[in-house]
Amino acid sequence: MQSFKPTTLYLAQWDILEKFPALRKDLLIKSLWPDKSFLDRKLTWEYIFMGPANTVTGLHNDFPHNWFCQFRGTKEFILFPPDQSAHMCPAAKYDWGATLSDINVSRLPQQARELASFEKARGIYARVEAGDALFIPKRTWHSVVSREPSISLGMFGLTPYEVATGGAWATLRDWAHHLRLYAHDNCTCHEKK
Ligand SMILES: O=C(O)CCC(=O)C(=O)O
Repeated sequence: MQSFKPTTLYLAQWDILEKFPALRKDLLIKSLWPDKSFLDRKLTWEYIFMGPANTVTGLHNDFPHNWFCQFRGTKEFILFPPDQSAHMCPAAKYDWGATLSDINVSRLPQQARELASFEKARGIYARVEAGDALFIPKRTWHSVVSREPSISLGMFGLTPYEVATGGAWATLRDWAHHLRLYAHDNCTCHEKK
């Protein structure tokens, strides 16, 4: 097994619709993810991922569902359902919407403990090409590699029930983090001095 050197040049999690709200019409967000009823009315938010070949997004799970849409290029996913969490080495590092993993898929040969755990996991492989959409159920662990220069859209969504339960918990945790009561020195949102 070889280490893999990822491309670090990557515009990831760009809130494109905040900068260019008119794009909402082109992206047809509501038709891709229609609300079946009032109770199903989703709060959605979207991020663009744009980069060359060989970008790597590390293993993590997100608390909302995600319709992942590939506009250009090809990406490969490995996905593991939530029942594989025992093998995913969840990290202590704080991230607002995600649980990160200590497993670094690009450096597995150097990670004996994590490799031993990861080898026990059962997951699936998915490949997305331009025009494909991949539904990633909430809390599904995944890691992503671009095989070609790519543009993708991650569309996350929560129903009112999920906002009231998972969303409220995430907000409380975020307050605790910003009040420096929780993981204040170990997070993805604050720069190290
Ligand atoms: O495309 C990528 O590099 C990462 C996508 C991802 O992790 C997500 O949408 O949750």
